[in-house]
Amino acid sequence: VDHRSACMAAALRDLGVAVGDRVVVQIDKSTDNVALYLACLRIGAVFLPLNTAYTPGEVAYFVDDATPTIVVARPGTLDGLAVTIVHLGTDGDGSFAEASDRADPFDEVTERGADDLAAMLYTSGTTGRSKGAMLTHANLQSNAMALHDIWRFGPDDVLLHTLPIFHVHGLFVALHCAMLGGNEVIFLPKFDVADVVDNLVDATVLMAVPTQYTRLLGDARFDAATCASVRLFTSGSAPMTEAVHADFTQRTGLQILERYGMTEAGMITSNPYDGERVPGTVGFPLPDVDLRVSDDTGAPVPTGETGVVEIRSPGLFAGYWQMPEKTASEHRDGGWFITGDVGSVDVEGRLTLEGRSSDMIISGGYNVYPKEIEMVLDEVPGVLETAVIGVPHPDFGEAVVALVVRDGAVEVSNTALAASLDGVLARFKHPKSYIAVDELPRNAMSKVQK
Ligand code: MCA
Repeated sequence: VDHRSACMAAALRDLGVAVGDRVVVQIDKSTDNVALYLACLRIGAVFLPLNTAYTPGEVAYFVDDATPTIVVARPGTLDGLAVTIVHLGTDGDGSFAEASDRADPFDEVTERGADDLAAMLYTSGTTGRSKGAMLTHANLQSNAMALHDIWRFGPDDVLLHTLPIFHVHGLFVALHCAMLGGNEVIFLPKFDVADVVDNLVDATVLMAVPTQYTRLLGDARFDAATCASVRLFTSGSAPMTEAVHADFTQRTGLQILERYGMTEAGMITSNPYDGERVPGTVGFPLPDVDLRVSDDTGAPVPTGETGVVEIRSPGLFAGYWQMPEKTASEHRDGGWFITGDVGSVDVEGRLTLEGRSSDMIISGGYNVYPKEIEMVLDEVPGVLETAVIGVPHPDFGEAVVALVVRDGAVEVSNTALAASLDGVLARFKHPKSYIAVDELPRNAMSKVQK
């Protein structure tokens, strides 16, 4: 990995990528993808991974906003963009990978300060406009070291890696823990239940989202014997129901460790490695994290009462890319970041999440913002207005559903509604169903009551 990243670092430099430059990456999961991430860090560039499900139109926004020096893409996917595009490729095809093979390895590691940017990850927003969360070397380092410690990573651990590597969970939480100890990683290209069950017998740690645990429980082969060598199962990115916790324990005799985090802060709380893991709670703040629950003015509420979760943490991002006002409005005096998650802390200090102050939907571990979908559907001829909401779903936890009010002037079918999103928004954001309604419920302020 060291050598490969040094070769890729040289190839990046040959392409003109300099310290502080953004490198946008939308490619399939592979070990070369990991080497490319490390190559960026090695030359002091800023790694900017994108979900492979994003459409060219979605990617165009990120490219326009982040102004990267190059984009590393899958062949034929982003050709129209006005930016230098390279393909990772394979040996012998004239691609970036081949240029890396030919390059004189750049073995140095460019010195960067704690506050310099290492990565940028976009998060959607309530306005429908995505924001680039700027993550520093200190952010990534502090979180990695804390997790490595509290989750007791040791030299013999083998991580079974099944998550995508364009989000914090798969890229930082899982990989960094393994990288810090030079651990073996069983690196699966995607989450396939049969593949995961086959490989679990050789693993000691699995990190997953609740949908993946639900799918494992749907496979009769998944039992205590399959999990015999695994010492740690963690869950995050979406809430896990107490029913799934209970089913998992009944089937395996083990308990999942649920933790909580967000792109802007890395990991925030974790159930304890030793000691009681309480289903339905996300545990205690990480060692260097200050956490409080506040009312709308930022005044802490009494223990046990519900409010907005606010944090201070060495993992806390450096702000939103070129959005100082947005950054400021999500912070309070004293450096407190307003997470937007609503919860309460009990007398022991455990955090229980109870919802969100925005109407964000979490589907299978992906955050989906209704506004983005409503803006497209509202433009369809025959549509008066729409409201996109999340409803309970057995596989994805929450499913995206659109309520549609027609204007009566033009006929509009559900097929036409669905077609309006094709190629515009990533498919995981598309509503799983459309429901016709006569009107949307509104409060006295005329705000839609979702
Ligand atoms: C795929 N589909 C989905 C989702 N995933 N629909 C809704 N929600 C989803 N999450 C749809 C696709 O659009 C497609 O629909 C169909 O399912 C099959 O697609 P495929 O890619 O084969 O799906 P899959 O392999 O079954 O994926 C399900 C998955 C995946 C494995 C659960 O969604 C996943 O990897 N989720 C994890 C996300 C994650 O890593 N989150 C971390 C971010 P169609 O047929 O209509 O095209 S949050 C984070 O990092 C924070 C900081 C944290 O705390 O962890």
